[in-house]
Amino acid sequence: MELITLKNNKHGLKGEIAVPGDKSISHRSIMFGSIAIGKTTVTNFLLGDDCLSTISCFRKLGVLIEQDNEKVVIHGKGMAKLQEPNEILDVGNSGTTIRLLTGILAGLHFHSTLIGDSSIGKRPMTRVVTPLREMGAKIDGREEGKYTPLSVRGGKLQSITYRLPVASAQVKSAILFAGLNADGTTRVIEPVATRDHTERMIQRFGGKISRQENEIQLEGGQKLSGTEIHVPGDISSAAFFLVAGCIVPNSSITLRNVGLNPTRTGILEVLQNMGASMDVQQDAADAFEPTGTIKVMTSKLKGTIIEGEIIPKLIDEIPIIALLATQADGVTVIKDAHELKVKETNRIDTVVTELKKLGADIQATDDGMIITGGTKLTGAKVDSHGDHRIGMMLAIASQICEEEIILENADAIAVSYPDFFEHLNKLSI
Ligand code: SPQ
Repeated sequence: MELITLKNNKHGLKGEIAVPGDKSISHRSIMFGSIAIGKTTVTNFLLGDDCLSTISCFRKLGVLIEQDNEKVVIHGKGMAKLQEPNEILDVGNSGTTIRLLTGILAGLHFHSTLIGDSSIGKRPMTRVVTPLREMGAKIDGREEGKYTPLSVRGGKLQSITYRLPVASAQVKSAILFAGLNADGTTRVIEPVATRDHTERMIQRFGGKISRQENEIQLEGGQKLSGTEIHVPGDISSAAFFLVAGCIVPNSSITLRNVGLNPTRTGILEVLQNMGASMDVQQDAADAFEPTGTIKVMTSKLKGTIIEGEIIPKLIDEIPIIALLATQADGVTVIKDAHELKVKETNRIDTVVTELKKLGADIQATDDGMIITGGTKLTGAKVDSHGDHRIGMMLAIASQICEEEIILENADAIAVSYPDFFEHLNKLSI
């Protein structure tokens, strides 16, 4: 696995980049394009390994998908025309692919087997298997369906009313995909609002879905039609450079085409609360997904408390927020983030272990972490543990470390941001 040496930055990060397409939206564009009728054209598609796994799975289900760099054309024939795959569906490292795809397969009258890498093999699948079984799907897997490999024999589904036990957009989306194929009205009740890209995309493809407070309703049997999707930049990828701009001395960074969906912008609220020098300009309103330009400069930061309803709006940004907090005055407390334990790695453990190696004052708690800021970080040999977000957080940390760092398993970064080092180099010149 790739091992790289990263040196600190003495001159600041300066310039402008357009962050790559949003991972969550890229996955969903392939999924909806494949189950809709007609041609869907996707631009600014994310060429990350996870999204390429989604394309590969849908090709195995018989969908014609043409890809030319960030432009993807999907020739959808409708959900009922997906075909029984004669190969195993391999989702690689992608939790979104396996959970949402299981929701689609639940309503189709054939057999399929889903696997992923060793990280996927440790992530809980019961959260989607339980509601989909309730709807009538036959799903099995290791430890009674808790883990992959999963074996799905889909069939006729009944709608359900399901109260999500955890705030998860993946579980919500799996149920909504199954609900499209079920008899009657499917209702999903969220404990806290999670990213709503699936709901927005159903409407974009001509479907109907409604929301009242935390309850989402969807009629089964709807037909979706192919459309055009321009994927906004991923705020979760932008987050690494937003934090870099704040903590690397003499920096000034402009990020264009950043997705500003309010269910994803928790990082901006945190940056504001911590005192970041930042300017956000929203682009002309788009009914599909809002976008904008963000400028950020080296800032004097203060610690904060991050808890409650904001957590799903920044769950994937917590590793980089932890690094930010090491450079703020005072203490930052992150609570209510148990979900970090079931991501690509246990992100409470990996963040705390790796930042401690660099000299940070950080402690794990049962549902988050406590960071005392104002620490100078030193060099060390650190490890992404195969988790893209841990790898990028450590690469940004290298910019302010007193000595060079050696990063093991740096190749994991390609899961969501294949051009990450190119962009870092561009801003370093
Ligand atoms: O796809 P995967 O591996 O689960 O990716 C992650 C990430 O950091 O990129 C989580 F590890 O993002 C999830 C996110 O945490 C993507 C996602 C989605 O597209 O619906 C929703 C979130 O997960 P969850 O479990 O809260 O629904």
